[in-house]
Amino acid sequence: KPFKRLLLTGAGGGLGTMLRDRIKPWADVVRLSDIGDLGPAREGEEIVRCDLADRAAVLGMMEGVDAVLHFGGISVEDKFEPIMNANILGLHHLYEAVHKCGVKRVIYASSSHVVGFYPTTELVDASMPLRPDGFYGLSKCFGEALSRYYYDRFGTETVCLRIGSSFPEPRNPRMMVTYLGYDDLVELIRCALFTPRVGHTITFGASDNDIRWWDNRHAGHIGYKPKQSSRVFAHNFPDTGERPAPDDLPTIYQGGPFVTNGPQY
Ligand code: 15L
Repeated sequence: KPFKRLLLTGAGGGLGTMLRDRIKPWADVVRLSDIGDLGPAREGEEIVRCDLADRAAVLGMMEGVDAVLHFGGISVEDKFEPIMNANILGLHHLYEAVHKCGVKRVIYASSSHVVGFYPTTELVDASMPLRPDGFYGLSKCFGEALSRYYYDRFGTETVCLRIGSSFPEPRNPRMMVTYLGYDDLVELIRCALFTPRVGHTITFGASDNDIRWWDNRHAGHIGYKPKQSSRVFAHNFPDTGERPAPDDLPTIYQGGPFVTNGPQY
């Protein structure tokens, strides 16, 4: 198998749970970590319970790891403090450990919410300024910048996946645009992991949906070609003819509900 030991963080989360079995062909051992209980290790697995805010624990988790799929941390809008601990402090711990342990590459689950305040009428590419739509999006901006720094300074490669909405199927009309099917996500991770040289790459994660907000022109070198499309779910969201009010922020901006789910003190 290509890798001796792959680390998947956030293995108990929505995407981590789905990835758990699907990444097994890529490594002799898959090390799974989460802040919560993952149950007993199955064949070819190692389980590490780890809070990303615990520096020593993160360092311990990294020993013997060849590459990291970082899907851990908080994945929705929240108060600043928990986001700071898991996604900001936690990311610093992760990259410190990656550097100390000589890990060559990280696949970082970023989010489209780093650009959530672009209007839905604009096509966004990875060279455009960040426009995060909340503390969560801000923490993902930090991750993209931190990983950039570790590449420039130490040569640690990272592919940042600006994941749209990766669920079994779109849950609302917005997700018809942001949908990333599970097979496509696995293929995107495969491209990010196995392209020989990626440097620091930012790529959007969406399926081959009819309506697009994102342009992957700066990530052509990883060769990701989506095969799924939200189009097969179009019947779930018929056009009612209703038009949103012109000042309805979640329909004006790409971040949808996130743009008004801001600071919750
Ligand atoms: C995200 O970043 C979240 O992790 C996920 O739960 C979805 O809400 C997604 O964005 C989305 O925008 O649909």
